[in-house]
Amino acid sequence: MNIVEWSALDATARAAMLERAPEAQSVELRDGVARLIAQVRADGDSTLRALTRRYDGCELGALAVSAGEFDAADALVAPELKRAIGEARERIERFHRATAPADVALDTAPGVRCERVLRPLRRVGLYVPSGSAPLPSTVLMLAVPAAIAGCHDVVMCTPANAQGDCDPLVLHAARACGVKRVFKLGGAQAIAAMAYGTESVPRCDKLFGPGNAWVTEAKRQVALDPQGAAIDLPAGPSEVLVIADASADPGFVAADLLSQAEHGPDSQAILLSPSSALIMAVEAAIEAQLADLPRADLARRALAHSRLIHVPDLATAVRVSNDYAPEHLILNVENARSWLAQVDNAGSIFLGPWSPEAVGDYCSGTNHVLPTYGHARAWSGVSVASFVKLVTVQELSADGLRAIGPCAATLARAEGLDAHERAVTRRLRRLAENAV
Ligand code: HSO
Ligand code: ZN
Repeated sequence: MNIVEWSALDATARAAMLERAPEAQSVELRDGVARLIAQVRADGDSTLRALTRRYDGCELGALAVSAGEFDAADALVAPELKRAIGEARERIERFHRATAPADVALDTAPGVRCERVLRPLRRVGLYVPSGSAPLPSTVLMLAVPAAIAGCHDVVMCTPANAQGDCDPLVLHAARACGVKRVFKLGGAQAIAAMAYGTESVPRCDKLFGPGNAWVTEAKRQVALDPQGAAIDLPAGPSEVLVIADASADPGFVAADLLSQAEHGPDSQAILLSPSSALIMAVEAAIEAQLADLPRADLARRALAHSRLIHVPDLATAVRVSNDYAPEHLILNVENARSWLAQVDNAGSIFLGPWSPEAVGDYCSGTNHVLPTYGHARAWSGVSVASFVKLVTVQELSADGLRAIGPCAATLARAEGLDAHERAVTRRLRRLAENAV
């Protein structure tokens, strides 16, 4: 692992330390995805079948998962796992309900009523990857807020294996969250299908969920197309930044860094600590824990570009973290909460020694679809708000218009927009004439 002395670095070297691996954005990827989207738009289901044959090695009959397949999947899931999914779902639901945006109505002047009303997105498309680790937890993180928002039409795509079966846990979690339309599609073709619609897959207004470089590029392209679909977040590889002091258990810190690293070779794990002793102990603990970690190979590849950084003090650590804007920030320090007010940029924050990232990934209640790649500087994670539009309403009485009309007319005049001014003054004159 790379151990770094922060105070020995100049500004350029510090910036380099916080740089993410370059995004996979080769011309081949861009053009390949564009071609694939064009094919799906032109030939719909038949292209989806051909691409699924080519990439997933699977000959699809119906694209949609049938009721019988949902039942078969349910039968394969152990009761203990069903209980865990149910328990996680309840807590995620409780938190997302409590943090959902609400309607607002107030008079901004006598006779001037302004409102904000929520409208659920009509149809949303959820993407749940399969690959080396199928993620039923991602189903919960997307389908629960969609249901709370009131999106009745929820479509999901998840790839099938060579036998044409989707992951049973993913299907069980989908059904547990009320998602009935699941399509056996993965990759950029799934994104294209949900963005534009095909004979089988309905066209969606907004697409959610993580994925590989192809999925990410496809989401980027459909989001840029006015005929396409909106997307949840600009995505990048998952990452954690841990700030730990001498009070931290090195084994805990190592475990948190490894839980990030095992996601994939492009995952990023960073430790900032004012304690050299802790850094050395964490390094040793990582090696020890890797010895019997099943996904050690993946984790080692991620750790090759991860860093353990020695900083002069915790205040510096928090400043550096704000510059980096991590997806996950773990504050494993004494009085962790006392630092919270100074954290400006992070997708989700884990306070103290007993709050591993893994609980946020699964079941504390918060969402795990979060801004990566520094986007936490300006973006928030997925929540109920991601599934609604906030529509504003105003209703003025005659007195209301009398009260605020002159203000609008003055501003319209200043902008040289006479039609705007007249739309107001014409009414004000009528009110004066009729003394309504
Ligand atoms: N850490 C991932 C989410 C996840 N972890 C799913 C385990 N399963 C991105 O926040
Ligand atoms: Zn995770």
